[in-house]
Amino acid sequence: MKTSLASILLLAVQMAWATRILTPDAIEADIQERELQNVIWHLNHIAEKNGGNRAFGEPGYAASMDFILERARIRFADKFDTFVQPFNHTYDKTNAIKVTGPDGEDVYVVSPQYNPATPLPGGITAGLVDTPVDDARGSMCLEDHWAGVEVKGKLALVKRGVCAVADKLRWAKKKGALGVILYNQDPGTGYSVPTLSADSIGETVPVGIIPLDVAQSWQARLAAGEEVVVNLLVDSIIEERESWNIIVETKKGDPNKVVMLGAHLDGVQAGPGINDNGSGSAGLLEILTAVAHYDVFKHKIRFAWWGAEENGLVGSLYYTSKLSEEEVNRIKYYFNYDMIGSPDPVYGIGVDENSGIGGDLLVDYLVSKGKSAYKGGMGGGSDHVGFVNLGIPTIFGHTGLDTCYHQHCDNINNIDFEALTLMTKAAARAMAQFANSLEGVPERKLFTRNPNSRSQIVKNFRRWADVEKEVSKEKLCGHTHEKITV
Ligand SMILES: *[C@@H]1O[C@H](CO)[C@@H](O)[C@H](O)[C@H]1NC(C)=O
Ligand SMILES: CC(=O)N[C@H]1CO[C@H](CO)[C@@H](O)[C@@H]1O
Ligand SMILES: [Zn+2]
Repeated sequence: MKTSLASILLLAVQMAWATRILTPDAIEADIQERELQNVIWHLNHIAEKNGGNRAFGEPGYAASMDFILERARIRFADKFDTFVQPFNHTYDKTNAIKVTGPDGEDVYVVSPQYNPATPLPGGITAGLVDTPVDDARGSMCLEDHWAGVEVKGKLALVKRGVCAVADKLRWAKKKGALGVILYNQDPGTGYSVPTLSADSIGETVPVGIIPLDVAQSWQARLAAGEEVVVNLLVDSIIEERESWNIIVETKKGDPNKVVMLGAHLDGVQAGPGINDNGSGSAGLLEILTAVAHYDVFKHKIRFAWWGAEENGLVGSLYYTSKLSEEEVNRIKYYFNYDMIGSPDPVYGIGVDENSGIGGDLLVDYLVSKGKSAYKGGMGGGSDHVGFVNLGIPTIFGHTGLDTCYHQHCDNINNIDFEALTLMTKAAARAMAQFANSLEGVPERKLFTRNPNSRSQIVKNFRRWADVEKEVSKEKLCGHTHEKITV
């Protein structure tokens, strides 16, 4: 029988792959910068085609999910099992916000996330009341600040800073203000958009955030005894929407020993979310693609792409809150990756006392590549929180904030591909090591810092569910009202 050279070669390649052993060196060599560029290009393109973002509740998120699923579920169907975990959360969007000054002038204004709507179409027209400034304790953050300030039926003019914006707005509502005009602490219009968080729904008044100099000119007129009448219009929707976590795991490997890697797939509404946090998603997808080529490793490898991180770590908290005790015990390690391609990268690997050698594996590799990597704290800003609270050994790999953080310019130009490639290689190496040996990995810590944190998370989900019920009631009222006025 004659065999062609091509078929012999093919057989050789298949045999080589069939027995390929997953090692840190082998998988490091598989991670290619141009493949990462390709994935980032796709995510950027998805944002561009879907209204400029990949946020929770928006079509760009669903398209991002399809992109990940195409690989995991279709291309590598024989290697991985895939689960899509649905969950619901409160979606919000400000469609329009407008502040009109006493002389009929339009004022520059931004709307925070979860800003409640004013009556429409007219908004709120009311006299402005200046409120005291307390930069030390935060202006209008505490109840005593409101003593003797008459805001009933008025718009309160309040300085931003120190405490959460939602705290100031809660007091304003309790004291009977119709709304708040919040002014920035520093001059200019380049200020960030805060979130009031879904927890504040129903507890705050509408707000518009305006520049310092505009507020100062109004304060001067108020101080001179003039009545300053302002209009605030907020046209926003708040409603329940479904989103999804994507969980993909190797068919091979001991199901009682799971090494897990996660990144959030969603971005904010303000931009394409390419470094934050498309970079983590891209890194994971490349690692998954590489893992598909190996057959020999001991432990199960599980990947997670989380939804709605930007809305308060919702997807990952949902996942961790739904795990049974048994399922929790099977997860031996969790690696979280978020913003791993920052321009001007800072290689700070977040660890805590329960991270074992996970942080060292990344730091040592990055240092060997000439980077000044170091271990730092993990903070509470990303999807590791639910895992840390369960006592699972965890690290948080990232390359620091960038100047386009949560902005329109967080696009394909906002990536340092060298950093992204190095971080992905580091992540793949650490994963490969733990996929074969858990030496240097501590046991799950049963006495976590806060034993109530799990029940607290469950409580949060109940509270959100209640909020959603309230909101849908309000929505109905709004509709009736609209019909009457039309
Ligand atoms: C989300 O909400 C929809 C509509 O209320 C409901 O049908 C669905 O079952 C909910 N999904 C989850 C995961 O709770
Ligand atoms: C590394 C890093 O900064 N990641 C960010 C990804 O997005 C979340 C939510 O905005 C931030 O809190 C994280 O800090
Ligand atoms: Zn973010």
